[in-house]
Amino acid sequence: MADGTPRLRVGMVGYAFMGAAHSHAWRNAHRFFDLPLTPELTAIAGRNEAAVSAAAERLGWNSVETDWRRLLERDDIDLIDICTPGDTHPQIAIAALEAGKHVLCEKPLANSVAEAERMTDAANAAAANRVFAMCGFTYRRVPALSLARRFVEEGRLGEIRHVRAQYLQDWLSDENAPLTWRLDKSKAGSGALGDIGAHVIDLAQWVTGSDIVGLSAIVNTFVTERPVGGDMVGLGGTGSSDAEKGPVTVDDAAAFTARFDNGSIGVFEATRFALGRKNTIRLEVNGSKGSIAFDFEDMNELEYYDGTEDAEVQGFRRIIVTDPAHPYVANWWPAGHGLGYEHGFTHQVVDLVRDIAAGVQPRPSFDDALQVQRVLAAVENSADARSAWQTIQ
Ligand code: SOE
Repeated sequence: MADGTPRLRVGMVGYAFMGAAHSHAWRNAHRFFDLPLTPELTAIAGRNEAAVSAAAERLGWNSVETDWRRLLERDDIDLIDICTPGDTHPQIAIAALEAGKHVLCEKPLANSVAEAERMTDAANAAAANRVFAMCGFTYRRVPALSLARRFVEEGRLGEIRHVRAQYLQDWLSDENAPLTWRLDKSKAGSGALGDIGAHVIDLAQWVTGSDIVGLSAIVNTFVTERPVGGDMVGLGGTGSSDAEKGPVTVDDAAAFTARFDNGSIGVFEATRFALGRKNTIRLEVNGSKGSIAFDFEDMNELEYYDGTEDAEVQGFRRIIVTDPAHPYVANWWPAGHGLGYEHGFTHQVVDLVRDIAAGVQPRPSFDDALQVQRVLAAVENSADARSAWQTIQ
């Protein structure tokens, strides 16, 4: 801990995959970046005392609570980090903001537009008192994607014409993968659409600087019931094929075409059944002067096509995004050494801490996340209406 630097005391709710990734970021951010506030892992909350105590030991938290409300009552906590399923986001975030605590909330913001609107209203009210909220779309903070946005902002791509975005996983391809909260609409809100489609919706809008204003969609559920219980090894795992089964109440895959407010058009796909694709996030943007292409499986690279070069040298070039001139990387390793999935979470903490200290609204804000929520709802409404066009206000 940097001596003399004021602390930012964090209370986290939840300790599964996202809890572990966030804990890693809170522990390391100030050790690699100069921060105006030093994060402190003050308390972690979970309903099961034995499990949350073990998580505190494993992840480095100073104390535990078995009721998240206790975090809001403690005057030794400045920020609430919400790493729980979406059905809990509104209650925790609104109460935390009203208690004067900053909030970092995992994506998607909520399970409905109405809930996201209530959260956004609470965040905007709190911001007037310099209490801030951010939504955890961490892929914005992959250096190659931050570089892609920089290229668009600098006009290197010219007028944006096309966006092609995919988020492909395969951890549910096994029909015996157990029924978990991510497959329960009452907890997750939607399936692949909100869990991973939300990421590429946010990325497409953020990299291009343009919002989706209309779309037409389909969704599909390939496996309609799954074994209850079973080992949840990471994401997926395998339950017993002869176990009791429960209903899957969310989409397994979604696909949609979209119009952006800058006149460009987009094609989107999100699925957890793309057998062989473990965590493939692909984004290609084509403009009048240039294109970029990104694939998370090569997350330290950005492909860039400069259409203004002389014809004989034109071609997609592979930028290795590890040079000190690139976003974030100067604080890590020498050029060429590369970063991983977890670094986006650390960069998220870096930007959040710096913005809180500076008294400026961190991004993505709840307003940004509400726009994503409107797109998610439009996809579901379109799919329900036989792909009828949906306009997003
Ligand atoms: C599961 O699909 C998941 O853990 C998502 O919930 C995360 O947001 C994504 O970063 C990795 O995959």
